[in-house]
This record gives sequence, C-alpha cells and structure tokens, in this order.
Amino acid sequence: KPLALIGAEVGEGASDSGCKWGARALRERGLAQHLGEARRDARWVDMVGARPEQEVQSRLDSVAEFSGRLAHVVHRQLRSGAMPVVIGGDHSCAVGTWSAVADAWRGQGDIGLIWVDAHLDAHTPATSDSLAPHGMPVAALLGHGAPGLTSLYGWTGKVKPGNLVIIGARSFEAGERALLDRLGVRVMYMPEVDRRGFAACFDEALALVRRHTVAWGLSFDLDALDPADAPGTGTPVEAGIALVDAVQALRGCAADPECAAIELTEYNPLHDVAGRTAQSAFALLSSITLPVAQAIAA
Ligand code: DIR
Ligand code: MN
Ligand code: MN
Ligand code: MN
Repeated sequence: KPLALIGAEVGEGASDSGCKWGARALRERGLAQHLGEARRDARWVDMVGARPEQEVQSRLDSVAEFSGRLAHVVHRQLRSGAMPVVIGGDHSCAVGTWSAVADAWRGQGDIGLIWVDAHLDAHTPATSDSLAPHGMPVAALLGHGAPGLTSLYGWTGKVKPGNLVIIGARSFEAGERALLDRLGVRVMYMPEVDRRGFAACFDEALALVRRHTVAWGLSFDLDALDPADAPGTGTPVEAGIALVDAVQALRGCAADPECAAIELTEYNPLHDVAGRTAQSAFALLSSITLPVAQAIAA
C-alpha cells in the first residue's frame, strides 16, 4: 500500500502546545524522501490544523472539531487503498485517526490498537487534573469521556477493551488506571518491558490485537522512548524504551496486510536537541514501514 502521510497540526490538546509544529518540522526535514529511499511509495497528502484555543470555546472544543476533520482525511485515504501515516501533533489526534479506521471497517469487524506511550492517556474530564485532551484519547476511543471525542461518526466504542494493548506506561494517575483496570485493558507497564524486552512485549501485543479483529494499527507516542533518544516531546519521562530496541522490534510490522494505519505523535521541535528526536522519528517510521521482503533480505 502507498503511504499517505497526514500532518496533524494540533497542540491544543497539550499544556505545552509546541507539538503543533511537529509534522511541519518533519516534513521540512524530508520525511517523505527519507521513507522513499527504501522504495516506499510515501507522500504527504494533507496537513490538518486545529483551531487556536482563542477562536473556540475551549481546548476540548478545538480538539473535537479538529478530530472530525482529521478523521475525514484519514477515512478518505483508507477508502483509496492507501495506508494513512498520521504525524502529530499532540496525542489527541488519535481520536480522529482511530475513529476513522474503526468506522471504515464498521460492519466487517472490530479493530485492534497497540498504544506505545509513557502515559496511559485514559482520562475523562472527570478524572483529569490537567484537563488536557491529549491525556484522554484512549478513554475516548473506548467510549468514555466527552461526547465530542467519543462520538465521531455517531457511534461510540471505536476500540473494544480486549483489542487494545498499551506498552511502556510509567507515568499515570489513579483515575485513568482505574478505568483501564475496570475495563480489563492489557497494559504492559515499563517494569514488564524492562524484564521481558520490548520485542517480546510487542510480539505478544500484536498477537492480541490481531486475534479478534479484521484490522489493527499502531499509535506511537515519542515520549515512550527514553528521553536520551527523544528529548523533544512535551512531557518526557525518565527510564523509557531504548530507540534501538523499538527500531529492531517494529521492523516491517506495517507490511502485515491487516495493518490499517500508523501514527506517530508528540514530536515537539521546540524542545528538540540537535535534531535527535526528529532522527528517532525517522528511524521509527522507516523501520515500521519497511517492506517485508527487504527486511528478510537485510
Ligand atoms: C497527564 C499527562 N497524564 C495528563 N499526559 C500525557 O495531563 O493527563 N502526556 N499524555 O503526554
Ligand atoms: Mn500519549
Ligand atoms: Mn505520552
Ligand atoms: Mn485478525
């Protein structure tokens, strides 16, 4: 499938809005050309921007309105047979991305989702202290939280709890954990990742999200990585996943015919150090989208 790069220019979901410039920075750095070097058909198809907070009632309104427009673009690419690769933007963009994927397969079956993140992102407005929408997309996709985020396409529960796996969590609040526990979502917290290795965790997660589904996707928050490899995010958290481990484990995963879409979020160019985070983003995306034949040859 051709890769359809979609910029999600949203920073309104985070307390530090610098991620709004992440997609543009990666595009200007030559992400499409970089992916094209391995004969992948990759091109930017759209940049979708969120309305600044001042123009709308609240950050939540900005994100909700943006989500609908992002979802529309993702949906159209799916129908055209391309693989959307959504480049954030803060992680609230996941609401639009995965609502579109779920809706595109609606009637055929459920979708699976692997969520790699230092955080759980499973808040509702009732449990969140920060009220930052980028802390809410997991809950929203599960059908919990603000209607503006849960009800795209007029239905809720885009991802069923049993078809979701979170990997790398090490910073979270009690309320969001309680929701995931209650729903029975599988979370591979960082101690488990350290013990078993990221590759073993990812392989198990992949088997899980493929089991009862017709399609699956990967949402990768760059803050899952160790800050040494990804200093340029809004909320770095110590002791994360090593870039080399992630690059190794994710090789060619998107070549699976059931892989519907990919998402990479929370790149904040204003906090980057010598382009290190941008380089990590490039390395992750080229690994993920490696054509499988080449992975075998390499
Ligand atoms: C924190 C930070 N849990 C919050 N969340 C995220 O504000 O809800 N940081 N997702 O990247
Ligand atoms: Mn996140
Ligand atoms: Mn995060
Ligand atoms: Mn399946």
